[in-house]
Amino acid sequence: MTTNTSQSPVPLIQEKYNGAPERLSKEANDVRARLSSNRTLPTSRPRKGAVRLPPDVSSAEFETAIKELRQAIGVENVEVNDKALVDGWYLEHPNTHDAFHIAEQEELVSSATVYPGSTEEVQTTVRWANKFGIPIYPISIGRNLGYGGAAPRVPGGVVLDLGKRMHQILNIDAENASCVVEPGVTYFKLYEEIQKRNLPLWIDTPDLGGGSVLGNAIDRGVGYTPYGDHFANHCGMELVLPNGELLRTGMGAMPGPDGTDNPTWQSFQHAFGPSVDGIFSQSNFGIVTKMGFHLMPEAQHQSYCFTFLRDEDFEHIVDLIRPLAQKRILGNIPQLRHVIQELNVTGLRQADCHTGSGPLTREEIRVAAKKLPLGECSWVFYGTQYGSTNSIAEQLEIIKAEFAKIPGSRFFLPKDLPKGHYLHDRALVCSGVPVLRELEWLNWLPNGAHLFFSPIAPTRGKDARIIHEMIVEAHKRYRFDLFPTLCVAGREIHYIVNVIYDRADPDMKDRAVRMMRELIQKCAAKGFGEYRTHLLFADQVAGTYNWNNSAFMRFNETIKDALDPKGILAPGRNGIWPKRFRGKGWELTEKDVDLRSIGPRL
Ligand code: EUG
Repeated sequence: MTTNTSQSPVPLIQEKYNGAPERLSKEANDVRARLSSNRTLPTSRPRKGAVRLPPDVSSAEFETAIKELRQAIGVENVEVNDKALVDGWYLEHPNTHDAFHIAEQEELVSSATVYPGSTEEVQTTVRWANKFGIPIYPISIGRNLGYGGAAPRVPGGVVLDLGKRMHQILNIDAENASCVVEPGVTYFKLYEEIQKRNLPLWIDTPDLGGGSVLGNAIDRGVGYTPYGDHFANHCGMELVLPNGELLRTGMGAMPGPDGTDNPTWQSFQHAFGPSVDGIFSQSNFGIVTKMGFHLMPEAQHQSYCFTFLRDEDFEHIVDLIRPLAQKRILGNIPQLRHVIQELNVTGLRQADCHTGSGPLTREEIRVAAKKLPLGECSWVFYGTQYGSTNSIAEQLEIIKAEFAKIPGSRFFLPKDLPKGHYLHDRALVCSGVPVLRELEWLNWLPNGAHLFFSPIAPTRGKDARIIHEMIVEAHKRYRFDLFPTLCVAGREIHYIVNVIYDRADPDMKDRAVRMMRELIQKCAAKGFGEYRTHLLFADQVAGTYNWNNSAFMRFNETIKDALDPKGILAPGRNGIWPKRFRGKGWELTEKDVDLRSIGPRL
């Protein structure tokens, strides 16, 4: 039985700001069909409860507040969340709750969604939230899947869906190689626009192209061209503070002549005085409504991959990568993946690879991998080199000489591999072309959802191995297949674990939560911390950054209370709770392994 979320074709970007590009129309419809055919849960179920109200707000007060906001910004722009919840799928995702719920589906939900159409309407909504003491939770596109999606941390919060009406590309400056975007601009949209204008510029996209350029950057997401550090490559922001005031950062703090934007706003990030941009990333100190980015001038490029035979080669591979990364011979953010990802990125399901239940055995992975184009191996390094033809050839010789030190390593170019192989998609991503290929992962289990565990590992074999072995051991004990993707930034590696689980299996969700809790704690005990995490694990992760009696969190709380005395803006995001909520049982710690219901625990 297939339960399609919708029978109509996947919306295209011409029709919907957050849709798929036409060039991926067939792929999008196909992947949706495959995901639907692997779904046993109904599209939606009747709601158990009525609207989940914001904390400490009566239903009469809520009604009054909603009425007032509707008067201010339009009835059609304030939607009460009282309908059945639909998880949908990546390209038709909800803005009412976490589509990849790890709590009960109805727990991490909003009371309403607001669609501001301008910066002024964001300011109006912020002032409204202050007046009524209602927590608001801004999203750009809401595709932060694996980290909480569109859900507010405080159930009953009001989601500010910025993307729906604020999705203009405000400027592309071809000479300066930069752009300014609103929250609703996706990688797909920015890419298509640059193609339409025929500009020799690249964007930098993460593995999936449907996310918000602005939203991903303020969450400090990663892409794979030389401009892969998204926050580092931003240049200037405009934001609404929790009291409704407007702020421009960087050179934007200086007005341009005759009321124009400052002419160097997208040229120099740091400007004069304290560099405050960073405090608006992964925080709840302001709502970013405009953001500038540097774009990379297009370049010649060559993608490739290396395979390595043995699991135990891991440490050696990492040590060979380190000098290559430090010397910038590796010019982008390459990925090191375990061969099991060759299976799921091909669209295979766990059930295709064995008959039992639980994770595949190493032997089963070997047997399945042997049938695929890269053949038997353990690790796959996906890289790309940039520059002139000669320079790329020289770089590849250096890299080949290094990796040849590992017996059995093999080198592949895209031309060596059949049409459907993942390396071809990698070549697109690493040259700034957003794709959808990675959605295949979700086919692994029925009702597939995922959660990321994302520690920072040093690019040093013996230390990376400590993290890796803890992760391997935990996956065995909690009975999960391990999908590690190591994104090499340089001196450190974002070690990303994609924990894939079945949303219809409460025991599996419970094991996923326990494994996350344990890994966060065990890694922290060795000094390894996460770079980003799902909403429900943010308190615990924030709690591991506790040097000197939690000086860092106390500093954040000082800023939070100064900027947001009423505690209305995204309370709890990244573990930062305003005074109103702090220490009142909202924090979820290491001990909170039962995450089925979310609310103050006293
Ligand atoms: C990935 C990478 C990330 C992340 C989540 C997913 C890649 C998955 C480098 O950061 O946070 C294939």
